[in-house]
Amino acid sequence: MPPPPIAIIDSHTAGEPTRVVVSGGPDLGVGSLAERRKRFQRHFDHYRTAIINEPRGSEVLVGALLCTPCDPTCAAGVIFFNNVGYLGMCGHGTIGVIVTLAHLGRIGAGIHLLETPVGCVSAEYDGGNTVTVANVPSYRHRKDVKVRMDDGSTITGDVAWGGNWFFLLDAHGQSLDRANVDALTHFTWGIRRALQEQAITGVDGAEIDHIELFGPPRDSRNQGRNFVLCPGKAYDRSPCGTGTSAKIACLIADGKLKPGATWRQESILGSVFEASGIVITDAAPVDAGPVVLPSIRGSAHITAEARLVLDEADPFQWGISG
Ligand code: PYC
Repeated sequence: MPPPPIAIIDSHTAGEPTRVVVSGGPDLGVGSLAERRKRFQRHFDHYRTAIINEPRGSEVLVGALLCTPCDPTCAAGVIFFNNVGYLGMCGHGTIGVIVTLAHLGRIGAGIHLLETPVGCVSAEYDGGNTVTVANVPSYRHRKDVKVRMDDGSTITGDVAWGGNWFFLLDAHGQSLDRANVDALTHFTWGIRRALQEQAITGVDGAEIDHIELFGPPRDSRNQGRNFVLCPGKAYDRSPCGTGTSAKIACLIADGKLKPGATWRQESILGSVFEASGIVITDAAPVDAGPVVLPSIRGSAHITAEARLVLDEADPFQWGISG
């Protein structure tokens, strides 16, 4: 029997696509979302490559597998994945999932919880296209970290957590322009490699797999512009929800943003997330800054409803890997 087709709904959040798997995905059994994500990775990784990779997808896509949550107060459980592996959390993806659940008639306007492998996130849906995500607690882990680059230069940036690990830097000498994406990708990929070679990591040796450059906004209504390199070498078309959360934690740590004040983060496309953060006073103290609870507001639009066919006669039934 060939595997049943996979029902998907595609959307984009501020330009960055999300592919929600509604049915026909792998049966991951029961257990926490972190345990089920491990099972997905160990035993069903071919589903990830079939859903995300060519010929059905591309490196730009982020997948979101809907799961039954352990916590019955959650509207859904979700495991995010991409062309090279699995994500802890995904801000733009959460906005996409909420708009998709509304499109399916599963939720209406209001506050909803989603269970992820790194904790529960709450999202307020406005009944149209806009969602405000209360992301996982975020913090700066290390400030002013020096990294030697291949060409002999040294760059300085911060290591921060916003649901994924980020290396963030302002002083990079690059033009944050869409026409310059190839050079930006080359530069940030070099930083990623240098971080690995110099064993610069997040907490407990966690790999820093997102690199985020900052610069002045093009639109004077915004406070900053970014370029974010994702783990699979694609750049984020949106301002990156987890990256903006990491940035908010750094800004608050440096006294550059007051808790509760709004920061409008512009992407390399010019699309915007509105963000803010509050300090969680009872969270464990971190050397390089306080733990903050970020809130990210953005809009998503449905782009397709489809069924992915896994034809056993297709040499690329499970996608093109490697
Ligand atoms: O919005 O958090 C995000 C995200 C992570 C990777 C791509 N988008």
